[in-house]
Amino acid sequence: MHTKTTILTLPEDELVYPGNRACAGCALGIAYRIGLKALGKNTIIVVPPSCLTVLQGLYPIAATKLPSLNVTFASTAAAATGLLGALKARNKKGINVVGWAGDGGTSDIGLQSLSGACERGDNFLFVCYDNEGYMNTGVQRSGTTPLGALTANTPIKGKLQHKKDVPAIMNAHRIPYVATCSAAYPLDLYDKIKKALTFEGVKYIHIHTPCPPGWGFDPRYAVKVGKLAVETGLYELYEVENSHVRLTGASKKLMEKRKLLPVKDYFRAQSRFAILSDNQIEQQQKEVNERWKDYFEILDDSDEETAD
Ligand SMILES: Cc1ncc(C[n+]2csc(CCOP(=O)(O)OP(=O)(O)O)c2C)c(N)n1
Ligand code: SF4
Repeated sequence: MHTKTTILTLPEDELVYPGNRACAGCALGIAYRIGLKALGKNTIIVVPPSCLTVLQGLYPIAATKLPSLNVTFASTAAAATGLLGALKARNKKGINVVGWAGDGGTSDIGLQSLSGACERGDNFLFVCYDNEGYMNTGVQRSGTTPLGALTANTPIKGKLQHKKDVPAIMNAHRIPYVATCSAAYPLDLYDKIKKALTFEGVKYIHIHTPCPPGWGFDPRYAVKVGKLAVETGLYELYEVENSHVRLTGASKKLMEKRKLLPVKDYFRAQSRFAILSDNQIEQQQKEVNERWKDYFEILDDSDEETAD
């Protein structure tokens, strides 16, 4: 049986140097530090333009100890495929190739090359860190910006469309492993990345990464805001292993306790949702309740199966 990683068993080796150019309180910093521990030294990272390129630093300095390839915005997955070809041509084995992109570079501009790689079954891991906007260029809305969020180009009514469900899109490609994580639950993130590496083909990890300046909260609350997203049921932690879906970690516990926090707690903690009326929040609460009713029913069904 797989043993869950604890703070005591997390490897001490650091692959990200202390001090980098990300904003204070950036949750990407947590996700990247822990994610690289899970990937280990034999890894090449492919990074498109994003806050991660800022975090990594300007040539000739780098905040990351791993070799990393900076590529154009749309081409992360295509470049990862190219790297696999180059490694094969040089007969280099046992190296993890990992694309690590923002939500803009995944859900919008990078989606086509990622979809092609999934269809071909190329053997790499793709990680999307989701700060729910084009943050590096000044907080523009992306496909994964949530409904109602104020951004630089949705400044009056907030975003009018729902968040794009990228893990579901990835799952529709029937790749062997899809998981959602949050920077607020780093050990769950560590274990899922480790697990992803055991599969052949494209593996996809989606990480919710709160962004203090883009979302409008004090930098010290990144983990608190990340946890609120999960505890209110707005963002679920789950994994899909060879098409089998299951809630994991904190979301699984919420399902078992059948108790979510009100979504209002999450929305009122961030100024990007300042224009949401109580009615609009109530509407979003109903949508979450509907979704979670299905999870509770799954639990009821499995209880009945166990009782038999
Ligand atoms: C083709 C192209 N269009 C636009 C840009 C400008 N650009 C650089 S980073 C960025 C935002 C990236 O957003 P995302 O992928 O969500 O990552 P984040 O900055 O939020 O970490 C944009 C629009 C670019 N580099 N290339
Ligand atoms: S803008 Fe947001 S995601 Fe980008 S470095 Fe700053 S806190 Fe991190």
